[in-house]
Amino acid sequence: MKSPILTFVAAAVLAVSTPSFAAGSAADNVTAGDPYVRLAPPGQMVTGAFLVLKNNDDKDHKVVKADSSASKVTELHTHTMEGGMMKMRQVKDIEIKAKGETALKPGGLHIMLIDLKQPLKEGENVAISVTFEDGSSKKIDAQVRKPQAAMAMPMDQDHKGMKH
Ligand SMILES: [Cu+2]
Repeated sequence: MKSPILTFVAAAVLAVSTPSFAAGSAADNVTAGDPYVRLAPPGQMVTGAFLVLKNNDDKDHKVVKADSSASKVTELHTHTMEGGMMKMRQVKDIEIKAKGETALKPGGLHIMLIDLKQPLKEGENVAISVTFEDGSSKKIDAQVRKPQAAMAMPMDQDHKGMKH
């Protein structure tokens, strides 16, 4: 009587562990690594969210929209140099090339959280959802980190077990 159960378990494990190479949605093919939100200084109700988007698909994908329950307005932004000044501007989408990755990081691309509904606390998770060009979307839990911690953490996490 136990073999059907074992077969079922084995099949379930196989189904979970077998990578799907079928053409799925953009959300199925793009992973979000090391998401975090920068802790804003007291009184500042605007901050940025950062992460690394990795595209495992053999075609390009784009993030066309971001939303967060923590802010009234959420926009896709980048930084550009204008007349020697670093300025932020809104972008209509963020591209992730086929088999490539796009890093959203301080000084570059980011998700802008504007008009925070309440001050963020260090260590709490902010729910962010990103929507792709095909309408699929992905929910991301981004932890709130202090800026100095945010600088140190990616080194610790991304380079774990790697020799550089
Ligand atoms: Cu911004």
